[in-house]
Amino acid sequence: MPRTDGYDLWLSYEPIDTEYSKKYASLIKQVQVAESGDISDVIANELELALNKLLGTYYPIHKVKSFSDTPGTVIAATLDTLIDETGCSIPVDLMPKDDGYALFTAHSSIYITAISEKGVLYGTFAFLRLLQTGKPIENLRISSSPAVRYRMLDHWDNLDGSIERGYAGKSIWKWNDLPSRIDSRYKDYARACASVGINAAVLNNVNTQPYILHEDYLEKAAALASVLRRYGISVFLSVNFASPMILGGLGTADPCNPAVIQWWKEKIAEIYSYIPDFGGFLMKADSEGQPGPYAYGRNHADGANMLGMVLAPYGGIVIWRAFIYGFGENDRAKKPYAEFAPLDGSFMPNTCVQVKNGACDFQPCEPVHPLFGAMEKTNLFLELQITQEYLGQGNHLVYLAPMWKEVLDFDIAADGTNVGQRISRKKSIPLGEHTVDGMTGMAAVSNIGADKNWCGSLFHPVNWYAFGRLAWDYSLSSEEIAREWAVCTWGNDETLLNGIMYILMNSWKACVDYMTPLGLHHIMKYDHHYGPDPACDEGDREDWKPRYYHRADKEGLGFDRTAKGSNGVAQYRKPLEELFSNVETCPEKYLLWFHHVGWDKVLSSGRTLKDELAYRYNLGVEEADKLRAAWVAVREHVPLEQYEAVLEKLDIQCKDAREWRDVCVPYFLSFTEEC
Ligand code: GCW
Repeated sequence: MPRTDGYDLWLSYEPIDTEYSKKYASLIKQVQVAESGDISDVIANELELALNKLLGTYYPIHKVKSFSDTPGTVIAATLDTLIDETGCSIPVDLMPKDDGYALFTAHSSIYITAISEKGVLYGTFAFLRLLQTGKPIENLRISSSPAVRYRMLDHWDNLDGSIERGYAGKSIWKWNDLPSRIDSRYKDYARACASVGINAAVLNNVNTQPYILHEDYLEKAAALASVLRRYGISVFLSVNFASPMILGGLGTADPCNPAVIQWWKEKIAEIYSYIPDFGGFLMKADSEGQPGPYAYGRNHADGANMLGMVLAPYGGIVIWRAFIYGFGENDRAKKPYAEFAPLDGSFMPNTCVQVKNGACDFQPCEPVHPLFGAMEKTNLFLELQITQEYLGQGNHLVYLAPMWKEVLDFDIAADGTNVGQRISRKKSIPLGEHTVDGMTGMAAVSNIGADKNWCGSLFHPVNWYAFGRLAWDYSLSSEEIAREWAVCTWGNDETLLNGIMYILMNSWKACVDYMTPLGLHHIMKYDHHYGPDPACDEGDREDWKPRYYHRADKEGLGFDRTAKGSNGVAQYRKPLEELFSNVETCPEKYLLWFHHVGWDKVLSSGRTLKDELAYRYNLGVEEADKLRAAWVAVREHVPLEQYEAVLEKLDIQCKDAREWRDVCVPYFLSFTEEC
């Protein structure tokens, strides 16, 4: 790792010494990039920077109109240009789709090609990743296309520079300086995103400040868009449903009111005059105090469709969040399904419903959201949370890919269709004169802030990296992704890599064990959600209080979501419903999510619930200690400053793991004493 501050992320391009690296120089003699627009400049700059650093030899990068046929040339060009200029065509079986790319060797040269320039950019980063990770580059035959069309970071950044659930300093968007001053960090952000295939960014918090749509802010957003565009990233905004009232002075925001529709038409025309390739809107409506269509007797589809209709002529889309809950229900987690599933088939083709991975909120371990097994006629986007609101925030080292993989690989329809397939299934739907092609997407709440190391620690960027890689190709394993990130970030010292891999691959399980084992959930401290407080009684909403979720009493522990309880389990398709309903077949990691279990119930380990709970919390502490020990063991292999920075975080994690155990075990077991 070259810069001790972590600023270079996984793109430091340190010279690496591997079995193959010696051969690279003999296979790469010169580099030619097709001369075209802004993105080709970015491609040329990246190749120049990376090859010179990685191989330690100066490669002039030629931007050319016609290519030479000298063996050992790396040629980066779109397919059209390639055929026109070299007559070289791509092997049919390597033909990429959408913004995918192909890397292949022909006539002793290496071709980086794609249908679009964006694809060539992704291919360039993929090619460089081969070198970074010491892979062979002779006889290349690689083709890779993105699983979903929108691979999006959602920034919960406020316009005053603060970030909701942000743990890495202030927002990187310097709204006060924009549009005239463009921070160099914007480009570095865009470059890191593009390197893992992220192609969309929602700039502002879903709990919105309506004036994001004021012309001053549109001008600022346009300035950001002009930087991000060169890296293939389109800009989206979170908008407030009541904007026509707050900004437009109308007496209503009813989506069926002609004046409201007219207001949005004019506003959207204005947005596109600033940002011609604007992506669209993200909407949090009728949720946690945000306004929405309910006030006018309308439903979520009415709201989404009105905006979809107005955005359609521009190619814009509406991402409508399903994260809603309300008073007076017997189970908060049931609300999104109850409200959205009946609306299946009524959402316009350029709208989608964005669903969190879990049924409640971004908990350390949750069963997958039941909506993924429903709404066959609706575009569904998956929403993940990179920022670790409930998983130790900026302090705990928790690699999230294993958790996300579990969701993506989950057989949600109980017919062999996993969530990854569900969200990546493409439909081409006619929409008036327009066709919406492949409205598929994955979004994740960003963990990026203005801290020099971007995400709050030297390890937290792994989750930004992993999100991009999985949104591109969810069939990658979490190990593969972890190793790539580790090599690209920390170099190829095997001892160090083994230590890092141990930490990454064991961290999520540790976190679940010391925080919320066996399906416990939402027992965090009030409001800020850091640390345990299962007894907390703060806040005026019952469904924010931990006891609403754990339901500890003298009989047992857990939320009964079976037919005897809230019947939340009925929102899953049949075989899953049966699996989860039966306390004997319910996976133990979800046990207390679906069942109120007696303290003396014997679990698969042979221990009673009471003993298993204590056992798991103790195990979590031991597992956290082992993460720390794995780091201490690589001490000689890391520069001191980085070693100490990571150790400081691991010390906090170990201390916090003990706090979780020492608060939760006595609290829960106190109920058994009442028997
Ligand atoms: O998990 C909750 C968070 C809120 C967040 C909300 C949401 C942006 O505690 O901070 O609001 O989810 O996803 O809308």
